Amino acid sequence: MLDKLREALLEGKKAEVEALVDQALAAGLPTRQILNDGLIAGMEQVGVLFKNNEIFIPEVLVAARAMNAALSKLEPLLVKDKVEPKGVVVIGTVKGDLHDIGKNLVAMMLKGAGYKIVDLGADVPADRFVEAARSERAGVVALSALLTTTMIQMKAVVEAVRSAGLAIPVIVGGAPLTQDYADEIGARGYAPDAASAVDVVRRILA
Ligand code: B1M
Repeated sequence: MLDKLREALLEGKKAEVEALVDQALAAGLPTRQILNDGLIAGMEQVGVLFKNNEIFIPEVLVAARAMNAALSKLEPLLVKDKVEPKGVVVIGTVKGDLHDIGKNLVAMMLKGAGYKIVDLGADVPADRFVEAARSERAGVVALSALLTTTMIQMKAVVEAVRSAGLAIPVIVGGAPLTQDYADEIGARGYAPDAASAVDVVRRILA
């Protein structure tokens, strides 16, 4: 069933992807398995085909649309009943970067772990992060980047938060990121995936 899900995602068949997620849930497959072995694995295949010029931006976009629709379906299962938020996390994808799937996943997992999420979307300039962090009294600012050309924007955000006099920790993640890079730009934390992002936030706000 997850084979079919990956294939439908690869072909950008949104309705089919949604139906297969429903079927997988009805068959009792754990949400994490549907997410990791179906959807995320499917997007990895999309990435390989894209890199090898076997598919192009329009195909990647329809796959991304199907992926976001499937994530919305899983969201109620990843997000527990509303409880008093444990803290506020302002999240966004940095300026110049339109990739939002990983960021959405991180936001969902954090919501599920009981944090209030202020999602600024994608292509977010440094000053927007600062404004939101201040007005929302954020405990953490979380940045995502998927491009080697945009990850450098993270440094601008870390510096903007500091120059605004805010002692709010910034955490970073996204495929091209590493712990070394996070250290180099003065980020307080780095997480390689959405589940570890929750651990990092938990540690910082403990
Ligand atoms: Co783009 N793209 N893309 N793309 N795209 C990549 C990233 C790329 C690796 C593809 C490739 O060449 N193999 C490549 C980047 C190369 C590089 O910089 N090293 C690339 C490129 C080159 C581009 C364009 C430049 C292509 C072009 O125009 N010529 C262009 C740039 C546009 C822009 O942003 N300005 C572009 C455009 C696009 C689309 C718009 C078509 C689409 C995005 C749609 C959308 O997001 N709504 C797209 C997609 C979908 C991809 C791939 C195929 C899939 C990304 C994805 O969603 N993965 C991607 C290839 C790949 O990643 N294999 C690729 C699934 C997602 C769950 O994973 O986002 O990595 P990910 O998130 C992970 C972790 O990274 C982590 O947690 C998540 C999982 O648990 N994580 C965090 C993410 N953020 C975090 C934050 C945290 C902690 C963890 O803390 C705060």
